[in-house]
Amino acid sequence: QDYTCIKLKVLEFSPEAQAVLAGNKDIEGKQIFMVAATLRPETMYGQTNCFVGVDLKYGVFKTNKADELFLITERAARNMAYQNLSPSTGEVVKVADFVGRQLIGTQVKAPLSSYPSVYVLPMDGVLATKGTGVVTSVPSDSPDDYATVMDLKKKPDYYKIKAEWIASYEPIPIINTPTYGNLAAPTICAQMKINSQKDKTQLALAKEAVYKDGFYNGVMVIGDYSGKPVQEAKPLIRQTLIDTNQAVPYNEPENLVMSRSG
Ligand code: ZZB
Repeated sequence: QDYTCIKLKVLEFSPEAQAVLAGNKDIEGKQIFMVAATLRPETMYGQTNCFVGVDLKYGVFKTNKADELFLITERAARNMAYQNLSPSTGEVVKVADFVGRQLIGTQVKAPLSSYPSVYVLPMDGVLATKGTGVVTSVPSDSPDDYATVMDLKKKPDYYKIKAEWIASYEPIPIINTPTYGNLAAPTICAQMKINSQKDKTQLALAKEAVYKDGFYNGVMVIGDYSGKPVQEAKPLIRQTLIDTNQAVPYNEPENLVMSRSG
């Protein structure tokens, strides 16, 4: 998979994360980014929060830039070490360890988002085996994100978050399509009566439907390429994010077993 890894700069760590980092000399004077793998760079205008898995392990790793550190899974750091993103080829240098739940409530700057800062929140289905384990959330266009955000808004106490970390972060129209209008994920979730991130079968169908519709029929309604088809805008927005050091390209074999057996 050809991912775009979006760099969400940490503005303020949660108190738990600050406690973990206290006295750590390796992070002094450095910028730390939570880095999220996406296949939809054109939707970054609609980021409302960032997701981690509460039980997943994360590390802070040195990168190919002396003053920048990436907060991702170790698995992703190893892959990046062979894509010119680490200090030298194959070299993985971890300077801190986290468990996902310690990061909840951290504030980050999400590139292109209309919201000047967004919060790190919990999601049940974050896979350790895909991307970086950090997932950026676009509830306007991702049914999984919308369903999770609805869960968090309904039951902040149950999810151990503060209501204000998500309450006023409404989905933002990014892409218009003839079938689902300009808020595809909320529309399809309502149509399919999806109420929670736990409705996995329905969510997989919804994701497939809006992926296709957005890519083939979508037109941007925000940003520099407003009015342009998604197919045209996508590579241009990706390149701009990369050129402005707000994202890096990142590849991952879709299925290692498949690629090995050829
Ligand atoms: C922003 C975004 C906006 C995404 C959207 C999707 C959509 P796929 O096709 O199954 O490979 N993702 C990335 N890493 C993880 C992870 N470790 N665990 C769970 N989800 C992850 O899915 C790629 C997408 O899965 C990525 O693109 C990311 O969410 C999420 F409007 O980033 B996406 C219709 C989907 N729309």
